[in-house]
Amino acid sequence: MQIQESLVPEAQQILQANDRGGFTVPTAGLYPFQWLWDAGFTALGWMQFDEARAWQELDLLFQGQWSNGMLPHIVFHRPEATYFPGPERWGVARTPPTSAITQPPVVASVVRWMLERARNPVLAEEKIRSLYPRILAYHRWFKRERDPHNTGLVTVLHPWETGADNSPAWDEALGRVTVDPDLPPYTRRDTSHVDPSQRPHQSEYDRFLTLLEVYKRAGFDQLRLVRECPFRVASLLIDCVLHRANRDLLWLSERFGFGDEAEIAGWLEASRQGIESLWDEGAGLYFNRDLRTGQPIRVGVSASFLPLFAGTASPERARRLLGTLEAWAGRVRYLVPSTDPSSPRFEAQRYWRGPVWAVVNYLIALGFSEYGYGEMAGRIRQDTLELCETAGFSEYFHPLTGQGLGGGSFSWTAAIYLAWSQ
Ligand code: 2M8
Repeated sequence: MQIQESLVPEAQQILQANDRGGFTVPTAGLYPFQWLWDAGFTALGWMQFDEARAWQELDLLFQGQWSNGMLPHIVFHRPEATYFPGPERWGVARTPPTSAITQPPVVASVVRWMLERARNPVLAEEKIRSLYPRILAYHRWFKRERDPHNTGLVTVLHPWETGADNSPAWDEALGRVTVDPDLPPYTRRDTSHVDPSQRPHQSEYDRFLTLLEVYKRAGFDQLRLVRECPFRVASLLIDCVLHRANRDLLWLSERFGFGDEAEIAGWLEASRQGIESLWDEGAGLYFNRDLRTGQPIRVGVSASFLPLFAGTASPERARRLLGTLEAWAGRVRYLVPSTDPSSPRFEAQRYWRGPVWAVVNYLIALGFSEYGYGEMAGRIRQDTLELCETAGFSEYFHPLTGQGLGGGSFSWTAAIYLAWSQ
């Protein structure tokens, strides 16, 4: 399908309007700070028309990096009252203030894609030389503090870390978190920006906020939380994105002679085995895992296809995944719904329980394309572009009607449109 050229300037204008002087907010009001994986995709979008600004996005993201290497999921560069929970509730004493959890670590892959697209390779090399040690420190943190027993799977401590906040995959694991009876009172801000039928339930928010109190009581001690946190899952979104990011970090290390290949190759061997242990032969899909019970979480979600993006799946498993997605395609108009549309938990308009997300589509399409399934990759790309062209640059989209949902003028949706327009 041909790109409608007219939407390229509109997508660029969205990034410019959401620019707060070096970092880009996902959308005004609803999300007024810098988010980790949003920043990665947004940098890729900026790369299409302003390379210096693209690299600056990552520089500002790393202003939030902790001394232990952790890259937080939100950097609160400046105070804003339109979002909750803000820096006061997180209670992290550093400048700039940040949250205390992470998100899908797309940065190393984004840096590689940016280098491959760079029209100014001198600037790219200069930026990579300064970013590389910080990304390495971040990945070492994952290994040291979130996989201390070298299982090959990262322990995730909050649904927000997975990026897919209210995915049905987390229902039971989150349900087992007892709401803190002394939870300090709070007022949600998200439902003042977006129709509540498109957002998580109150019972989920009470548990999201309870987990913050757990971290604060533990002094943010990761090794303790990996043992004791009441919410502990292995998330395909985190594990597959991290595996791919480590492949790309290894590639950067080789290319620039940083000399870390052996260490990274060791991580990759463990995570390849970890991810492949999540395969379910009967379902023809990968499932997330509840690390408190050790049991698979048997609900198909869009992340179930990400071992293709990681590159860990065998050709046979890739073929099965194709068949599974073709079956999903028979039930929706637009790919890829965030939950299996035949699942009783599928909700077409509620956030991560059914809608289509452009950024996840980008990763899944790349995965199918690299396994030789160009037709499916093209279908996912075309659906994504068509959604933007008919509904605008929404946060997410209804997989049956194509209606735009959640926040509008959304940075990462515009960025994916730009990345796919070349
Ligand atoms: C959503 O998550 C935030 C919390 O991190 C929220 O709802 O308040 C998710 O879609 C997440 O994946 C995304 O990074 C963030 C900003 O777009 O919004």
